[in-house]
Amino acid sequence: MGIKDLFRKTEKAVTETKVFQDVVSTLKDDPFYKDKCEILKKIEEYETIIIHRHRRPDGDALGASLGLRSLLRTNYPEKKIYSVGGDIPPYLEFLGKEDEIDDDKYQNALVIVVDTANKDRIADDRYALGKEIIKIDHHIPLEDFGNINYVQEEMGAACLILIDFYKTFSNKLHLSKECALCFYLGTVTDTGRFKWADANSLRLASLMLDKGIDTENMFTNLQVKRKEAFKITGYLYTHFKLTPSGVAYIYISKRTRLKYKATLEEAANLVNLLDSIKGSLIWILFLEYDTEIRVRLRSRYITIDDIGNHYHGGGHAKAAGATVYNKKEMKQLLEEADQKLQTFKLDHKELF
Ligand SMILES: [Mn+2]
Repeated sequence: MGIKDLFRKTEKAVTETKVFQDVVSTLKDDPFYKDKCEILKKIEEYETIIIHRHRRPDGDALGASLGLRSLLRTNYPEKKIYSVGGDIPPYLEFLGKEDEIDDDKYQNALVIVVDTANKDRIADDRYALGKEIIKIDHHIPLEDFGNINYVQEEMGAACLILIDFYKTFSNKLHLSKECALCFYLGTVTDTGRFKWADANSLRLASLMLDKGIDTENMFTNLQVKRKEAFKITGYLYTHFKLTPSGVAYIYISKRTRLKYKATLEEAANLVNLLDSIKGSLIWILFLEYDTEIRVRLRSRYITIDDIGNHYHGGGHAKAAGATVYNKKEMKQLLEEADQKLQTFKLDHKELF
């Protein structure tokens, strides 16, 4: 054996040992390694994979769905991979289009549902036609509707769970720039522009920036509003109210919304503007639809998803949704929130 051959052989052995060590250390450090392997095995097993997400998608739901589609299409070009759901808000259209598929595609398909806690919230009921279902989510678990339920509540976005998944298998998976944009956008939007991001989120998100995505263009798309949506913010600032304990809230009737020519989506987003009133640790938006009033609850320090649960909703500890059907129920919900804030303030005088 020549010296060159010997060198090559040694190098190969060193590399193999390294790969082996990587796997061992991953197994030791990552309690989810086995779950991730199980998901990857399912992905490799199926010819057709259809990705669903929740109704009325936000950045995380759509980013997770289109990003995962991109990741799988890049790495498994021979498979048929689809994203479905429809009803994409205009501000997210730049991320890409979903697929329109026939029912027969679901035969022998693997369905992956991202960013959705319960069946009722899944967009496109045909998810049930798939042969097997994998749920990948970060909401408080309401329902184990999957054959595999991969839920990581501590993750700030479904997209972060998917970045972490990619990271685990990055020795064999390639992640495109297009995919990176989707996952990064979902992370940015679900963590309140990184306001609620922990160190791990930032580490994972940085892997997406390494792909060279155009963040200026992304933020422009997220931030720019139609002038009608901008004008209705004036209505919010002059018409919001406070309960005795300081819960800030606004009721936007259909009439008001139409007067300002704002869409439902645009009006719903106003809730975030109520987040900075001193002493208001809970803030709520009530938005009138044809037959119901949709509620968006937000808070700091205090968990409010229980209030959501009491009124046909749920979600995260500090960002939840609900539905009420008349002003009386709206008043009840407000009283519950007010009570909660009052109790909290009595117990935490140091925060004021
Ligand atoms: Mn999410």
